Amino acid sequence: MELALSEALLRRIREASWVTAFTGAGVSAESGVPTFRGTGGIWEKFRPEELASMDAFLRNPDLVWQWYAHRREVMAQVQPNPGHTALVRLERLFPGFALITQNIDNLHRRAGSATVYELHGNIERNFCSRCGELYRPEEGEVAGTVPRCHSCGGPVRPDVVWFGELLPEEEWNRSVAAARSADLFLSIGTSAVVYPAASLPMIARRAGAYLVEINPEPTPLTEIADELLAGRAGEILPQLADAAERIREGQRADEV
Ligand code: BJW
Ligand code: ZN
Repeated sequence: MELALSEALLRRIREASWVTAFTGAGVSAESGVPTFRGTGGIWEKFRPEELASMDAFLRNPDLVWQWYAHRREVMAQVQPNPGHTALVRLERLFPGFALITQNIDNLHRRAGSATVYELHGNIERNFCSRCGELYRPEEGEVAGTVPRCHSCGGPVRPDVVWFGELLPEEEWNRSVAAARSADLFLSIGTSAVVYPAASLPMIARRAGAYLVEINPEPTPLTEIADELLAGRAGEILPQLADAAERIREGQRADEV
């Protein structure tokens, strides 16, 4: 469906020095990675606290390991979609651009985005939950049991952020700075209910950014957003990138 962009958004695209994009599971849905919440979401089948927490891992490390091993396999098999690619195109158009993601699937980097802040970690990394030693994805795994650390014997875990855990400090600080710097902030494919990540659009809005949400469904953010572009990221983002290229590259041609 052809997207009619508002005058206000077109003006922001024309004038913006800094654009920040913030993504959630919805941006990878069209690649075939299930979302967490809503119809077909992962949490329909599993309770989050039974799998995505340190308590769960200590209670049943093999089960949690198997769950992540399965998801790692799914994520390795899928490909970036036109939404990911459009974000790579947008990055090239603005002097300042940051992509903050809650996703652990590595698809933004695989698509070619350069500045990516991964707030909830990356499923392609593991570390020892006791001594912190880093491990490669499948290293040491024996048919569905959690690998043990060579140095201390502790259970190895995925480098993802579970409930009750702190976000990686440097990624968080850079994300807050990118939210504050943004003239245009795009919140894409996230239910915006998991904190502290969900505060970033509000931080950006309070610092003066024009806040645009891209999601087929309304979220708690919709009320404070300047605009909701209701639809799928893989359909809306390419049209936004087309418009931005027309505007920004036309501008550059005028300057020559
Ligand atoms: C499309 C689409 C298409 C579909 N195109 N869109 C009570 C009140 C407030 C806070 C808390 C509270 N109790 C506990 C907390 C804190 C907690 C929290 O926020 N909980 C809330 C759920 C209530 N947060 C934390 O624990 C965080 N840490 C923390 O706060 O530390 C301080 C602390 C220390 C000690 C004690 C307490 C606090 C850490 C949060 C870590 C989140 N981890 C997960 C799992 C990561 C690993 C893994 O993948 O397994 O991160 S949970 C899960 O949710 C994952 C996601 O990154 C995150 C966000 O989900 P996301 O991306 O928004 O996905 P969905 O599925 O929710 O939404 C998809 C959206 O896409 C939908 O809107 C669709 O409509 C849309 N969509 N198709 C565009 N084609
Ligand atoms: Zn160890």
